[in-house]
Amino acid sequence: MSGTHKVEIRETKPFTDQKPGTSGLRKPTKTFKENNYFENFIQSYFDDVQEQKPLQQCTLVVGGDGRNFVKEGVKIIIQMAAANNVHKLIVASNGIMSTPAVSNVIRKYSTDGGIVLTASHNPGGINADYGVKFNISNGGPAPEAITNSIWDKTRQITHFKICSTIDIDISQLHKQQFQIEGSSQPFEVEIIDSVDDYVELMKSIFDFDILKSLLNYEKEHFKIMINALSGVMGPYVTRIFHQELQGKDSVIVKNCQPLEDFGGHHPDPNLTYAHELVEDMEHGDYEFGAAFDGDGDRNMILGKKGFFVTPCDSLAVLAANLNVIPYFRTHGINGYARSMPTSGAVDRVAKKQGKELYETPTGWKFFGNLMDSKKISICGEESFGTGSDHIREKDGMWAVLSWLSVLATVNKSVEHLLNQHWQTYGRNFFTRYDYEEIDGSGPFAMLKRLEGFCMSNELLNKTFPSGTKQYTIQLMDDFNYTDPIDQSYTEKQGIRIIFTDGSRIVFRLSGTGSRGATVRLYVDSYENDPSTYDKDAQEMLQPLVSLALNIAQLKEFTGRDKPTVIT
Ligand code: G16
Repeated sequence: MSGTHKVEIRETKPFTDQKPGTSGLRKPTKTFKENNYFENFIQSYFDDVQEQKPLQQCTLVVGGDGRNFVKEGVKIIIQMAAANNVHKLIVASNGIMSTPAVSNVIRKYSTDGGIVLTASHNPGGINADYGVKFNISNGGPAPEAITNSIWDKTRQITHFKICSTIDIDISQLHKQQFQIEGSSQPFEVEIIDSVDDYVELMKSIFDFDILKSLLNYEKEHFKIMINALSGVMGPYVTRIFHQELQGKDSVIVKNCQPLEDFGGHHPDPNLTYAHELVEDMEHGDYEFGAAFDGDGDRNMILGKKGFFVTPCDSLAVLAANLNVIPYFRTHGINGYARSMPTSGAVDRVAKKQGKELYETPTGWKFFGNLMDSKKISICGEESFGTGSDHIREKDGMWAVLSWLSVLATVNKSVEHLLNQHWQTYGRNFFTRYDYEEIDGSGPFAMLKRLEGFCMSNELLNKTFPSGTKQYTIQLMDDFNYTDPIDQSYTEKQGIRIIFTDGSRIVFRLSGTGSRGATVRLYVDSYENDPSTYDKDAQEMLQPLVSLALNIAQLKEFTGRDKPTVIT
């Protein structure tokens, strides 16, 4: 500790567009880098935390997904935390730590929350996206009451505080203290290893010996392919699969070096953006394949020859087989939850097991209270997120290790396991169409018109022919949710059209895009005729998709005649 660092109070002008979306604030990287845009948002966060607890008593965690401006962002946060009198920051080495690992560190060291510098699955680089999200002391994303309060502050901010003379090497694991002008206590920064705590957590959840033998027994027969899409997960993948599980020969990895622009990849693990994995799997050399997103909370699971497991089915299959995982044998299994647009596949497992099922709005933040109050053990979303109450974020690696634990125990292929699941529960066919980055007001007008139908009930009981089928609308509403724990109320979470045969169409606008508007169309239809189970989902759902596009007049409102992504 040498010298005293001066606190500078710099003038700034507020922005009107710093309202966090589904998961934090996401904007073009250049926007964050200019005109104190980043500093304003961080200062508003510190001001908000200070209202709950004096910052001089707070320890906060800082990590990010390694994209462009993460390292610089971490350094600015350190300088601003010092000036705002924060007691201590725990910082990931080089600023790189996956979102689930940050959640773990927040919980493990009983801190007051943290900041994750990520735009998750959005592309990175100077010409792409950047993001900031805040997590609370349970390790989960800040709920809307907090993000709205931060947003209020961003619209009134006039100054931010910074100690610009603080310089610390964030590549070296160490602790350092700084004397700050006007402060009675030193400001401490601890740089920690990004992977160690997380690996320890995984070892406490899974039986690594079983996984090791799966990957090392009959090597030629059980090979897997993991693609980290040049996001944050590379170091976690190599450490867990190659070192801890000693699977160098059986686990082939790709894109495991975190890159500032994700090597040009769109780090979103779906069939469109993770096509490299799909193509690698199609040759039939690998029994299992997985990809992660930029910050490591999303996952995509594939079986041999690219057999696709929808995230909705992934959640249901894991729910049906949780007892193979030591963590759940010890902690027991509470209920389950899914976001509203996610298919009802897990509902059927919950029903069979006599467990509670919760349906929440889109956004992992809505699962936090349910986990904290032990109402649910695992939850998931159609947007490739699956996780459990071991942390308060979705967790891509957890999902992959869960799947491998199940496969090791049941000794079946991914496809066989799915087929068996459908034989027991029936099959929810599911698809999502994304119409990304639409300019203009068309998407909003389209949603407004659909809201009008919900209010007037004029489509209720109407029958629509589509292809060889007829669909009668049983319910049409704009989804709202009252949190069963704190009674907080959230409305306008997506238009639901539910038909008399149980099929569902959902329309909503994405809250994670950074340019224009992204319309999402979700279609879910249940079948219990075994002769349909091996049918192609797109083929099965075509009549409902056509009907959805007609009811919404999507082409007329958006000018788009095909989606950018189909999953
Ligand atoms: C975030 C949220 C998820 C949500 C997803 C999609 O994921 O954490 O809960 O399902 O966005 O949201 P939207 O449909 O509004 O774009 P991530 O992985 O981007 O943080």
